[in-house]
Amino acid sequence: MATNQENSFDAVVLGAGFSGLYMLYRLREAGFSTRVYEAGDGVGGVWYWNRYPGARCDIESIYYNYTFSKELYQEWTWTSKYPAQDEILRYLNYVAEKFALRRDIQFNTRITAAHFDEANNRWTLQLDDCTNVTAKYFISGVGCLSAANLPNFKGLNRFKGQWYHTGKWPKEKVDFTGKRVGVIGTGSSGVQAIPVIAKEANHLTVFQRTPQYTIPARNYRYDPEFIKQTKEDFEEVKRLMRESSTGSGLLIRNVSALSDPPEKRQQVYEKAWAEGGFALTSAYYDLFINEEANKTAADFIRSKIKEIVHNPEVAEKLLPDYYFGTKRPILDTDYYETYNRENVTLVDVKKEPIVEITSNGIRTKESEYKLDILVFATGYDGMTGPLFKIDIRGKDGVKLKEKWEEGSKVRTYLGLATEGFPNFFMITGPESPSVLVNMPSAIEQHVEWIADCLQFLREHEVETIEPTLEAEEAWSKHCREVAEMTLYVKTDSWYTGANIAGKPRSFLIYLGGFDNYKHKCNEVAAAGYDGFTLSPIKALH
Ligand code: N01
Repeated sequence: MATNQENSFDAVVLGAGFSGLYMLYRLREAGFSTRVYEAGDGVGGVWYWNRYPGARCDIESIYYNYTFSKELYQEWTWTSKYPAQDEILRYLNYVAEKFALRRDIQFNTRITAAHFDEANNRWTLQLDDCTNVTAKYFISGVGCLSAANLPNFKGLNRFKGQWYHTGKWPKEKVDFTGKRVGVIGTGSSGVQAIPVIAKEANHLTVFQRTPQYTIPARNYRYDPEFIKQTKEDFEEVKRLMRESSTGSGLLIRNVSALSDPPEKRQQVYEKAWAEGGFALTSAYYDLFINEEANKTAADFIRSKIKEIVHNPEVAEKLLPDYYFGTKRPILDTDYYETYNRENVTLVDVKKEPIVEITSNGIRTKESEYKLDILVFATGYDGMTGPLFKIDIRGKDGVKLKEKWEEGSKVRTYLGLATEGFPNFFMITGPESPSVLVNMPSAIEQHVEWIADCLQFLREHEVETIEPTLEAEEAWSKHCREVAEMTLYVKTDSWYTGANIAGKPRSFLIYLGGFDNYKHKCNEVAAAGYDGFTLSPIKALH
């Protein structure tokens, strides 16, 4: 790969979402020449692509933002508890504007390959416009959920109607009026989209593979007084986001579900259900580590489904039987209620598998469903998917995909870096807390750690940094051991890779708590990047 001088940077960052924007800001502030490459034509990352009907964040908006700038926090006002996609996108555009970030972002450009050149210790990045650039540091801000999963259904190319994936939704409004619509998938995206589409469509058929536990969000508009107070409490919001175990204001009660008598527990769950949001998931500390505790919450939600859904046969199809919360918990607005509508049909594709997509709709083992529009809410190839889409090669030309054995042997140090790939960093990479804590908090922590690290390397004239094999083996082992203590690993989900046909099963999220994780990262840095090989390095004073 050849390059010229103009195309050479201190750092190249992949993606202009929450991660890429802040990484660019921090590196530019620190005096590193930085270029961000983004496939979309605007900033926003996951919030740029996920424009599907009903798309909304399920983390409380006052915690779903940056805290690095008090001024920014004071200037921006969220309208409701759970912000809609367009509001989050406006926020990220506001950030890009305020900090003049766009001038260092190249839009409509994908990085297709990234190769480390040992002769000069630089990364060469190949772009999809056939140009190359080089950088000392290559930083992925590609996120955990950016590789859309479109299952390989027979016959999609024959379908005469329109079809969409929730994670690649068009900018133009999709008009469902008078249409027969089919939605495949009932994860967070499907559960949000289904009630909205049902109101507009002539008829909606939902193709469900696994029923889900979902809890009412009970979203509401913020009172201006609350916003005023929150802005005054900025330091406390920041502390919660940066120091707590969840990276947000969500505090997990230090009480076992089994220590409360059944009547008391019922009251706790009823109160949490009425409050909405993740109050139920945080009602007891042992819901995700103890089967019996988990069953109490699962039974409670199953009883609510039976209460809400009028038709007992439909209610039965909607009853989940996996461990509550071990697939991503979902917040909804009128999800179960939607199945009381006359224009909605629920198809259980475990009992009635999809055979093929025809020119007119979907044919299952039992019948044919005529459809005008097909919506794939079928999720993502999570964690490793976005990284494996790029031809990343480290020392000796070894591919990341090969080193990680197609995902069956992912090894990282702190989810930030991996041995054999010098000067390569991953923001919210595999084996970091990422999606199981508040993402903006996880992102700010990683970005700040990486920016501090790069400054350290510059001050000490270090050419390359990479984890030692021992350090990453130990971290990966620890990560797996913590996961094994929970119920998460017992369920088929995108967390375990089970949603993608043929993907090796592994659990790539650190579950030891954001506070503990951050402490560990800080210790590593304070010890002169313990567990990393820095070469060459000047004596530390
Ligand atoms: O994807 P999913 P998602 N045939 O993988 C089904 C974040 N997010 O886009 O469960 C039939 O959860 C699949 O079935 P099964 C959040 O982290 C956040 O909804 O694998 N069905 C499942 O029902 C979330 O967890 C927000 O059996 C098939 C669905 O498709 C993550 O993104 C909003 C199938 C996929 O569900 C992903 O959510 C949206 C097949 N071949 C997303 N393949 C908020 O902040 C898959 N399915 C609110």
